Amino acid sequence: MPRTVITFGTFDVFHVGHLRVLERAAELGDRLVVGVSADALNERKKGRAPIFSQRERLAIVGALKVVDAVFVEESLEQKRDYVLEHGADVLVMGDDWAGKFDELGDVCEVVYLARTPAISTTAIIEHIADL
Ligand code: C2G
Repeated sequence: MPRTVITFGTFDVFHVGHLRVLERAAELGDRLVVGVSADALNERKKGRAPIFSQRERLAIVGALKVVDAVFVEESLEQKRDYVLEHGADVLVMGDDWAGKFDELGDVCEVVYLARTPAISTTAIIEHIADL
């Protein structure tokens, strides 16, 4: 049976930190499925729309060599449903979420990966705004 890995994120203003986490997630199995957060989820969570629309973010993430499938993540609370629906064996999250999804350990392995230092969407937006 192929081992399916699932991960989630906004992946707005796609950068190398995003690429690295997806590459490392893919190495943990045979197939990588990515939940890309909906525009509405971002607006609820961060109080602003992402720079790139969910359609654009899905297209970018879905085009990567290490990604086998993408879907829209409508709500943070539906992780268990998404894991079961996609038959995921491993849930990967960045360590900014460390401990937050341990309760899913009964349906899949839960792995938190270290973030790539010194790069973030917010820092890129601020840098460009200051030019
Ligand atoms: N990431 C990373 N290194 C960075 C920046 C981000 O490893 N320097 C990782 C994050 O830890 C995450 C992924 O890239 O695993 C996507 O990051 P975000 O787009 O910031 O995702 P976020 O808004 O935290 O996800 O269910 C989660 C939601 O979809 C929200």
